[in-house]
Amino acid sequence: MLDHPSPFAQSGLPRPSRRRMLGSAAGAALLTAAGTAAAPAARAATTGEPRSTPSRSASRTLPADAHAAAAVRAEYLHSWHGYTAAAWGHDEVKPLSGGHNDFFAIGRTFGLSIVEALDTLYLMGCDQELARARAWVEAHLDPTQNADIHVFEAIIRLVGGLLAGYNTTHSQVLLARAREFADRLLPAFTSSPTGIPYTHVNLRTGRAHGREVPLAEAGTSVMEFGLLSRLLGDARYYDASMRAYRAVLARRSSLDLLGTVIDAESGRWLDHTSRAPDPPVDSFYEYLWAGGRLLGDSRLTGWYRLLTKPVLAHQSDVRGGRLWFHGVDAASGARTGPTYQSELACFYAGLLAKGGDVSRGAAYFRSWSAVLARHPVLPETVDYTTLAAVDSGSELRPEYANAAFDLWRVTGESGYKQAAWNWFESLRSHHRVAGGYTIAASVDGSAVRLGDLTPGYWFAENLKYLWLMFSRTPRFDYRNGILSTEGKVLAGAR
Ligand code: DMJ
Repeated sequence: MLDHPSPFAQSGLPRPSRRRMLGSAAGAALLTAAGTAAAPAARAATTGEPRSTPSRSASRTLPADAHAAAAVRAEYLHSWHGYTAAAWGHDEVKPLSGGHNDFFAIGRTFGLSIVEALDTLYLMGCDQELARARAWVEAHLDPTQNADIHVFEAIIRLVGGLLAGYNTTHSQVLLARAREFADRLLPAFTSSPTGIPYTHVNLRTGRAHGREVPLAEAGTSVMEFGLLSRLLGDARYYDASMRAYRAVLARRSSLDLLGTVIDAESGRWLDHTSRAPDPPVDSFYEYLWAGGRLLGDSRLTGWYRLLTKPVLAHQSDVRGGRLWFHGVDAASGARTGPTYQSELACFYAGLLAKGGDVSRGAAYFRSWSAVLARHPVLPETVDYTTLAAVDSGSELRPEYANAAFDLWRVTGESGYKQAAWNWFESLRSHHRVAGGYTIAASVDGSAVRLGDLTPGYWFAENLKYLWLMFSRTPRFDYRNGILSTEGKVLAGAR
């Protein structure tokens, strides 16, 4: 998964998958180094001077819901105005330097942050901002650009964003753009001999490439493609997703475990380790459950149950009373790899609860809450035996809030609101800058060293989950609403 491919490309370095660079703060460090013309406050941060003395994330007084919702909305608009002032029409803003970042391909823009924000702006009642965002997408978003783009990211961010935009605005143009992108992404699936999608495709020529496919990239399309098929009455998209699933399922081990990387052409596993729920497999499991719910397809929920049982049986690792998950060889179930866990895996607490295992979901959430209590903000990767940071970067990730939101919806317990508020306060203390919110290269030790990027997913996910928890907006159907892995409202916009 490429969260921030362009900084690497701009630096002349190869463009590694974000999922594969976990454990390294290199991306954020490069971003920091690239910051120019920083504002005085930001300059101190980028030179490594203490911007503030990082404190451990403490439990804060939970305000009344209306107050919390207003604070969340104000922070969203603070970062949105940072983007619109410095980088309007570009993929992502660099809030320290006032620059911008091309997410998918250098010299190309897909207005990523705008597409990511569409349904959040609607839910937050930012109707003027939404009208401007919609107008940009309708007038400028070009799915025909000569660009090799990352298929997984384009599906969850662009196709998903446009579908959520359609759900909230009813703009036929947004639906048409979603179809155009999907049509241009389909060759990644249809030209693959196994049906497992290639990782990249050129939008103009349709040439697909990248046969080494992380599991999440093989199986994170059915929500967007299934919904598109339903809306258009055209089965091709749903069929492509299901063919990819069948190809992977046919290669599960006798323990019903899956490997991590598969060859799209030969169908052979290139990495036999089951790493769930860590990246790069995470959303594979998420889409089986949520796709089954969204599309009413019991095959998907059946596969979710089939494949989750062995993960819990073979990969659970309880340390000091806390639940974690370790890697195993998919064939033998033998333990492999270090006792590290990625912050991205945090979403699994919510998924387990939604899938019916509330007790394990709650336990896994408590594990991550213990990490947050030990650090100023959640680090990218921890050693779960000590809770120490292995990668002390912090890329403004949404997974903890996502899990709190899911657990709150399942249980109704207010403790998840408190947890989400603590997390929000930790971000506000350490990631807020004059130009919005930014990633950090390091949040450990005596100084916070900031990077220079507001990732597109920030506008789709982090504050949306909090807003939905605190606002009780009538614009969302809390009983039936379904969100994608990128936080897109694919069902339940009102
Ligand atoms: C988001 O793009 C999505 O949530 C994706 O599934 C993985 N994580 C990133 C943000 O961390």
